[in-house]
Amino acid sequence: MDAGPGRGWQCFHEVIERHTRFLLTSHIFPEGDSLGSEVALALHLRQRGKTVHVVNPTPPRPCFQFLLDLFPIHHLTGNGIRPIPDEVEVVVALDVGRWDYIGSLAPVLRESELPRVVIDHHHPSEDFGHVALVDPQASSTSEMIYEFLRWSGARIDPQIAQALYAGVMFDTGGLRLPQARNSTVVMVADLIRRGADHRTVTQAIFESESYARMELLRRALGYLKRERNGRIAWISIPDCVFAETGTTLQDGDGILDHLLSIREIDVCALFRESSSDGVRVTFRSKGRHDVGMIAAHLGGGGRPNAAGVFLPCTLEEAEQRILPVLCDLYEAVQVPVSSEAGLRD
Ligand SMILES: [Mn+2]
Repeated sequence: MDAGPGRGWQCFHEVIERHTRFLLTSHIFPEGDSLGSEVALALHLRQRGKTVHVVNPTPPRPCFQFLLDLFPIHHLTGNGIRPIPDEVEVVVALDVGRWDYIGSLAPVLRESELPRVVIDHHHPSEDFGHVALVDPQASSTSEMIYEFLRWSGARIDPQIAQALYAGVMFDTGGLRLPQARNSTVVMVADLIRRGADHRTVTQAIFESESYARMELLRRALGYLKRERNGRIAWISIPDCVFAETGTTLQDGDGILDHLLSIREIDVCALFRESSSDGVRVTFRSKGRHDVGMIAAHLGGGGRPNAAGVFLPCTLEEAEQRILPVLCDLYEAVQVPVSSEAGLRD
């Protein structure tokens, strides 16, 4: 079902009307958008007199504490946290639409009879929610929550505005990434008007790098390779690099955003070797090539501009499998140089 004004939001509105106890959750390794959309929706539901629990499969990075200060968020690796608190009537999964991305919450949710609502801006790849509100054109799940709140005429107070602002800024890399549209900029201006604080959010999100992550980036750039006159670029990080820099696979998030800043690159990929079980492959596109299709074809998921898949194989095998597909995608959608200027608005 498509989200946006109309049937999708009406359906979600009715779910809220009919229930009083909600569990909100999101994907493993929650980040700005998953936490921001959770906090905003939780605050809204509480405004409406509902009981809300937010439980994620894994904890967030410390830089997101300012969001947890707005609404308590628990995680399953914490002490004494039950995946489904008593008397929850409905589960809302935000920024996720796949069983394998909710980690240890998956078996519990599968077993429960609880109705599930999914609100997500990634292409759905399986039947995860009983009600699925999916908009791959949206910059972020937080933008979708903003649209729902505006559609329903709800009050967006300064705390909700702050949470949504954080989600949008995180997922768009501070409005720089291709998923940020003109309408996204208008929306964040409205959130500032409603009380979000730009400096608090950007400082927390964009000035919180650890030295270890910077060291990982430095090492990763040493593995940068290019193909098709530099239009395709990729980085393959062997597992020893994570061990030597004291980082995890998750710390490699954001490396592809650096590659997108290179002028001629159209699509790029990051291969992260996990010491135990395989290779995490993530893709980014500047917008002309749908990398979401590649990921979905391989059993992964994502959006046209950002997608990923986990392959249970070696780093070399992953490259051999993916790189020809990327080259095919590039050649199928070549844009004549003469029309490139017109595509940039
Ligand atoms: Mn997101």
